[in-house]
Amino acid sequence: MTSQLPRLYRKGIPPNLGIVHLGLGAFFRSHGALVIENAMSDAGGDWGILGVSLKSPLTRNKLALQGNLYTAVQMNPESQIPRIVEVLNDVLFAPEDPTELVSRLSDPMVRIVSLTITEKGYCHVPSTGELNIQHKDIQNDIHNTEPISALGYLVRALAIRRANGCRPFTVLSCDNLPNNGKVARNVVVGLAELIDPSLAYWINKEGRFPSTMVDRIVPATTQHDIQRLAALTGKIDEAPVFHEPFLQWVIEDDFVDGQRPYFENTLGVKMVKDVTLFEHMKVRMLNGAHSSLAYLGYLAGYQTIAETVKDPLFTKFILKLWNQEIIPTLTAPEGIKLHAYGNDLLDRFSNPAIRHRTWQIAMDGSQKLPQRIVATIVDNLDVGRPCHGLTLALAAWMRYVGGTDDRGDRIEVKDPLASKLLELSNSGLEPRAKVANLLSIEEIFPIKIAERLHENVTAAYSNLVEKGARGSLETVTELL
Ligand code: CS2
Repeated sequence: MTSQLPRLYRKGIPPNLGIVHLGLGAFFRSHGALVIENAMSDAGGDWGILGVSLKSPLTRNKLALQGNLYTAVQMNPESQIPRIVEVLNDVLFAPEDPTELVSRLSDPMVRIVSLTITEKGYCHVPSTGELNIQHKDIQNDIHNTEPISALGYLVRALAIRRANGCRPFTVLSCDNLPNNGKVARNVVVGLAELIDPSLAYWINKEGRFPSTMVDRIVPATTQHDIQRLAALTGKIDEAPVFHEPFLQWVIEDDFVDGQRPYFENTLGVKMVKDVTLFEHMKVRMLNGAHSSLAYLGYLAGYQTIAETVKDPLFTKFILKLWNQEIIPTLTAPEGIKLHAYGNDLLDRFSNPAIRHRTWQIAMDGSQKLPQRIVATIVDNLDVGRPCHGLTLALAAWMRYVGGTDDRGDRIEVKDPLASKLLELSNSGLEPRAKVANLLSIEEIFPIKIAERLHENVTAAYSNLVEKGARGSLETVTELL
């Protein structure tokens, strides 16, 4: 039926180019793109966005058919509010023509390059934040002028800008990493150093890499969502995004020559000098809880976060996790009460209109756990505070990457280290050996930390094997 409906199409012309965004997934299209469009409709400016996909041509193909317009749907618990987003100037699929992207990035009109390339896109060592020189994409990008990694594109384009006497662009990281700007600076300058040390010096001196904290829950779009939207609007949009009402973007105000959209009156945006407290709060409280719920919820048989927190045992667990293990490690940003922030998070997680799959959040755990869970456990251990809840979450990740759930069904584990994780898990027969093997991955667990975690994680892992996720949660929730 929906196939007879007209397709979404663009009547006007796209806005002028000012920003290139690398990693054109549902998150950016529900978050940064909307904010930038709002800022321009408030205060003007040439900040149209060239969106770039690095991994798959699908989004580009779909958007091309509809003039690069798409619908962003705000999912309230009881209603949906669609909005057509017009801010994309153009869309590219980078591997199709790497030289074209380098040349577009070298255009002086491009003053900001924003990134949502996920944790693994930084090609860094998660436990240290430094560039992973052994990474195969980085090895390519050192020797080859046609880059593969996002960093490779940035460095090659910055080299051209410097040669042309043009200013560098600001690199605006929007990924869930603490000090994401610093990590971005480390890896970009680190790669430039291997190609041309004088370029590295210039980037480090003239370039700007503000850190940001980004927040909006955006599940992956499904075919069912696409059909429901067509029924609602009477138009076919093959590339819509569906997001929760909440939005936050805290940005360090440090841009090359102060060049940025006028965000001062934009809803959800806060410009600050230092984003650290916001980032820690968000990564540990929201993302730490998300990952804990994802592994334990998945093992217990729950498909979405909303389903998981509907179970009173999980609600009790997550409240205790915040109050007793996470909040005590944080300093509240000015004007925020952390307990109230936790209560608001629980409301957001409970939104039944958001079908955020536990499996989706469980993805790439090797890249997420150091900042979401391990760092918080270490802070607790340092002051002798018991930390049974997060330890159980870490053990649940270990059980998850072993590839079999509580009912004996196979789990499709998605992680850049998936095969290594499975092999290490299988090479130990008993919990003690399995846990020791997984803790030996230094990219995730520095040796000293691994030693401190071993006893407690083994106990939690053994509980999971014996009693399953719910049974373990019952025990741990009493202890907390
Ligand atoms: C989630 C995040 O998939 C995940 O790992 O924890 O995408 C989360 O939804 C966002 O960071 C919310 O801002």
